[in-house]
Amino acid sequence: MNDSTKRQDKLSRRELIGRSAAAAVAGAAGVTVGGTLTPRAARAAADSSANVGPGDLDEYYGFWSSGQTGEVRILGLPSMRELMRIPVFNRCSATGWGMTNESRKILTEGLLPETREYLASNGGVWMNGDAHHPHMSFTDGTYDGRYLWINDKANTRVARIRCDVMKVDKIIEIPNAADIHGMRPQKYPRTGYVFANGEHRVPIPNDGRDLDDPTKYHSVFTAIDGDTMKIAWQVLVSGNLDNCDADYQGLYAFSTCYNSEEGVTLAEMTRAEQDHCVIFDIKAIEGAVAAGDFKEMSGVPVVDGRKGSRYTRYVPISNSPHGCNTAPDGKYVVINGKLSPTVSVIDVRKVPDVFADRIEPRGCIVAEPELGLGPLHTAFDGKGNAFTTLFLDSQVAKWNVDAAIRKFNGENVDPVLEKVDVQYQPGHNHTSMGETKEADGRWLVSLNKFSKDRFINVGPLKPENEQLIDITGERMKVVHDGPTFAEPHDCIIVRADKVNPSKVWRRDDPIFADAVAQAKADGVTLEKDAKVVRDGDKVRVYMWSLAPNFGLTDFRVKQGDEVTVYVTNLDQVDDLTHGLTIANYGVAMEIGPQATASVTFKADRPGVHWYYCQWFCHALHMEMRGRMLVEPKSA
Ligand code: K7E
Ligand code: CUA
Repeated sequence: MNDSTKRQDKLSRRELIGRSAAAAVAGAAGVTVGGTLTPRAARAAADSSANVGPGDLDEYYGFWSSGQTGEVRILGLPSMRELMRIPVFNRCSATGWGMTNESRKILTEGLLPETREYLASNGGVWMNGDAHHPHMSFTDGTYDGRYLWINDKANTRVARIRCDVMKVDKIIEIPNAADIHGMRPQKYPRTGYVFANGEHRVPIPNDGRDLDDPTKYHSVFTAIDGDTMKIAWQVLVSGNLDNCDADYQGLYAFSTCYNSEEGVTLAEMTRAEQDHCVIFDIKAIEGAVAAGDFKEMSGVPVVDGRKGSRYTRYVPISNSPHGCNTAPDGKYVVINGKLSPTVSVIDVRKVPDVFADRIEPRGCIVAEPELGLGPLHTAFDGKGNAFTTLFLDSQVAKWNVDAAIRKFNGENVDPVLEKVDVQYQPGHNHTSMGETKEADGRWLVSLNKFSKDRFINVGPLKPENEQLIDITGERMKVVHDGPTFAEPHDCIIVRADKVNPSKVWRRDDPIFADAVAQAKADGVTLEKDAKVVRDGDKVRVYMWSLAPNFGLTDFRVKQGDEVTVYVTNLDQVDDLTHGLTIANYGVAMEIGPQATASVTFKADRPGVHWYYCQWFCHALHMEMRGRMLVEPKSA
């Protein structure tokens, strides 16, 4: 680990400050009883390690998925303060995501032609998504702060977020697949590929053929080129793919795979004792694509990687494994048992022997410790320890990987070091920098599916509860409860120095390049002009914003015109965002400093319609408005 001593030093200083501050508070409030802290003061002292005072900055970015809300959230850690939301697979009233021309282009241009056709009569864009797995781009085994990817299980999509502006710039629908679930970027040498698991089995093409013949259903593993967001290749597999991860060598990808029975009902899917971890030989698959050993489907090379293929191996794992997590030392991949109380540890260094048929697939498993009920996901501290969520036990188990291997080899050791209760029923967990070679062993977040009695009652629908656990010491310490709205599914915790977002937009940003090009064609300089350009029954309204003014105090259109309003925010100040809302037209959008945003609508309601700025920007923010005058057709 690089710099670990320095960090350790910083940490102990921080802890010290935290402790003495808590002691000072306790002393001042007279809450010591015979020299020991009262329970409340003790709790305050324990919590202090996660305390980030008002105005103080966090040390980590947390990137959170939001499940069926469809967005990505940015949290600060260790405070667990929510800093920002990035709309992705959802509609957003505050930013206009799903409404602006810029966002609608991103939401539609990567969809399959048949989907665009379907959506043409269904609102043009999908309104929902199910965002599970946010992961950042890697260079040489650690985060590089370029991009973040997130899957949409609901509508078979993968989105890319640009980390300089923290906005989505690409969304693609994955062909030949149904319901993208597990998703991970290649760690080495760089991303590179983004691996995406098609979970459900469907006929390919899924056009109404073979409805009643599940033997013709398939699921597919996809490698997306993370730079171009084009599909590089796909691999047909046996069974249903669940989660995945990549190695630190750039050679293999691993996916948990259930339903080896290839059934379609719960009973059928869980009949067999064993399912699999599928290992993909990336170089061999690239070779197959180069040599033409594939079938082209929807314009994509699809390699046959079903059981018996040269390009894959199926390592038997007990029934329905779930999480798949590569350890930061680059040697091990942990497959989480879910229905089995065990996790299976694969030694990456033995995988070449499996592919060369020198050992049985099971021969790459070097440990299988029993941890408790419902192991779902595992995180690492970079010091040889692993933390596995136990869904049914409502616990996180800390265990030592080496001890588990020694036990597997017959030594009498208990690899389980400690268990901590979490509230309640954890799914994913994640450690600070834990999926990189720079795992630092400071924080663990347990993403719990239920909060039940943990907070004051808000009605039948309860928040989830994400707990922050300090893992620096001998014992794990739950230091913070973090209630959140549906359903933060997974997260990553990234050291703040890895991410370096812009403060204002650059005028040459590709996200609004179309607006710039249209203005140029209309002879309009966005940074200077405010005017209306009529083009048949299409009307383009160009205006700037500069607190507290819009470039136009009013504009006039005719009922039935197709109106596009372009707003360019001339303010250069950090944090000076304007908005444009047009009353009773369902129009609202954000325009960040130095950005251009546009929205198109049919002016089918005659009358006076005020437009106003919807992002607080100035003492005269309320007055930042103007009138859209829509002349009735008869006039
Ligand atoms: Cu475990 Cu979608 Cu990551 Cu759910 S998956 S928990
Ligand atoms: Cu501009 Cu509020």
